[in-house]
Amino acid sequence: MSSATDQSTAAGEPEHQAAYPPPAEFAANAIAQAGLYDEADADRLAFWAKQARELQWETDFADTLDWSNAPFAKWFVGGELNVAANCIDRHVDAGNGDRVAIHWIGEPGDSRDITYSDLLAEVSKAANYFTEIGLEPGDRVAVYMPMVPEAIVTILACARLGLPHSVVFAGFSAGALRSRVDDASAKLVVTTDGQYRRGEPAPLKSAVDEALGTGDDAAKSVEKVLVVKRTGHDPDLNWVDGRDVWWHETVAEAADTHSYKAFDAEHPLFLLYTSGTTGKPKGILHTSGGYLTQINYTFRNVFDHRPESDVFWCGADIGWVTGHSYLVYGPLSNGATEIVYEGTPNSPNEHRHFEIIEKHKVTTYYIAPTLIRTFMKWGREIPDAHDLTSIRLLGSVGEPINPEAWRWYRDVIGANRSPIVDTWWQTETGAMMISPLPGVTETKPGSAMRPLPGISAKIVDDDGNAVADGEQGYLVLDEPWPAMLRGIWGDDERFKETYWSRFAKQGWYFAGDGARYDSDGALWVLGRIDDVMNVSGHRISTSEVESALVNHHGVAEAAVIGASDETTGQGIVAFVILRGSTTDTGDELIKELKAQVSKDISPIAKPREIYVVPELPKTRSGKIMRRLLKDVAEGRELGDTSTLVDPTVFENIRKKK
Ligand code: 6R9
Repeated sequence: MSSATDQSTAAGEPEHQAAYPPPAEFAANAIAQAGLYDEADADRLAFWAKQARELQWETDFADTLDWSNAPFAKWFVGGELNVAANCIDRHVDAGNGDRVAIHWIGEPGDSRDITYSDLLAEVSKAANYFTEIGLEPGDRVAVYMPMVPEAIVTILACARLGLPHSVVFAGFSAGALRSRVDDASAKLVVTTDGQYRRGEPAPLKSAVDEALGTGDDAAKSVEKVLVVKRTGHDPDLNWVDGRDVWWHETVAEAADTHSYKAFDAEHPLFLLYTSGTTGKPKGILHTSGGYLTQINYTFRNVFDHRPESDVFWCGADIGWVTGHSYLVYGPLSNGATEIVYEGTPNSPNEHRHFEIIEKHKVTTYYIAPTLIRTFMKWGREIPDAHDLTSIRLLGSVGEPINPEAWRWYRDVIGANRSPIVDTWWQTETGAMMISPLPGVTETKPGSAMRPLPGISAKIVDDDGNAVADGEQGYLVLDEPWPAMLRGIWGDDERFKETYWSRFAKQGWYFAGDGARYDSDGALWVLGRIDDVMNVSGHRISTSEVESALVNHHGVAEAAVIGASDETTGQGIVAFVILRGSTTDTGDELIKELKAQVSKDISPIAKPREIYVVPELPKTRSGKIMRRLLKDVAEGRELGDTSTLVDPTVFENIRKKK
């Protein structure tokens, strides 16, 4: 493998990026050492049993895995635990009650520091109130809240009582909330009166009212709506007597001690809806013991976490799986001190994140590539104006990270010394699956490197044969893993069909992503299979072309789609946002961009058309909606735009076309 100092190999194909070895000092002291891979390879199930025993079990498990009814897994059979007690009580019992669990920062500038003892008292109150209103283990609770402390308290109170939570991102519409409430037959909906968005208070409970309906149209399952007063700004706040209650008049008044019960390792912990290829969202089901085991293990080892000295920050919203796993359960089960920030990165201005890092001496920062590219667009003088020397480890999640953004992240945010862990996983996998271990694995800009110890993945062709290094194939998980989804809520057939039918013979999980190993054995996730283009019989990943475009100094962000083409099957169409400093926006630039792609990948990957646009259509979770760009490129009526952050983006794109 070439070294990071060998600049001659830095250009060209992504896998010819120079590799960065772990810094010596980091490697010497890292929690996860190379032996972890050997240990897991020697006996995978014994390895996971050992990881599980890092948790507090009320009843030890008898068997590590029961896979006899595959693909319905049972992990840690016969074991009993309480997930919330693992996240709170055991740290208090160990004498760490005064440690700050959460430095909460509100968008308007208010803040709260919540210790583990505080969290125990708050969660106990909520658990007592939930019990008082008659909720019983197994009942579902919908959570439709911004990033306020009560959202985390609610999630943990649900876990404490064995009530599966279903968090619905507070940016989703009333219709999306209703379909999720109905699908799960939620009895309780927890929300806030309003939420802050870019400095302005906006109503939220009104969307709950709209979602739940009235009279014949009312959501049948819902008995109570519990409302946290966050903004106090909604002049038209509607109140349904008997159904609606204020948090401050109920939960806040409840007793602050609560003794928990233990639940079976396979007791449902949460449902999280995610979009699939059809219109109906899938309620991904996760259970208790296996999920918490893998979350606890990956958080500690991948983030090299030291509870006494680290300050962790995951920028995800609780509405997404990253928020569940690495904002709630991972950090708290490890007794971490973390940042929870309510607002957007540019509120009140682009310095916000860097001010928080500086003030709280954040050591570990975990965000999505789209935010990194946004920071690049804003310019490095913004982070450069702050002391970010507390940072010692950076993480990336959610989409392939282009080498350009990776290097910028390491250089500008990580002072050219902090390792980057690019973590591949999904709502369905529950926890990280493919990622470097920061003190062990060399990293290459843009590669998630290799499966974590205990995880097995393959890259195969249509028949399930391993593809040669350098060839693109389907990413499959060929062994069950503790945090794996246990099903799609209420739809076992869809579960089998979606994930297990493609390689049914082999019994493998099909992730829906394309990937490839390079000649050094580094794994490159190339994005969703549906984002893979076929141009004249050549398979080209949209993310590869995007990465090449972003490699051009003038480009801040790019989205690429395969538009149907009479001659070549698909033609590559690119939409690019330029950096503020770019002045040449004409034909010359387009020519340069095409040349850049030819050079970085191959002339066959050269875009047919490139449009310079002011914005890209993104979902609220920050993913580019390529489907809609395809509609634009192919001159069709636009499909469903309801999950877009800003539907007007399209007027700007059409104007430019
Ligand atoms: C955690 C999360 C899952 C899909 C996944 C893949 C993409 C996530 C990635 C990545 C390349 C990474 N993805 N992490 N692609 N490198 N490090 O994002 O879950 O919202 O369910 O999305 O995101 O395509 O299949 P989810």
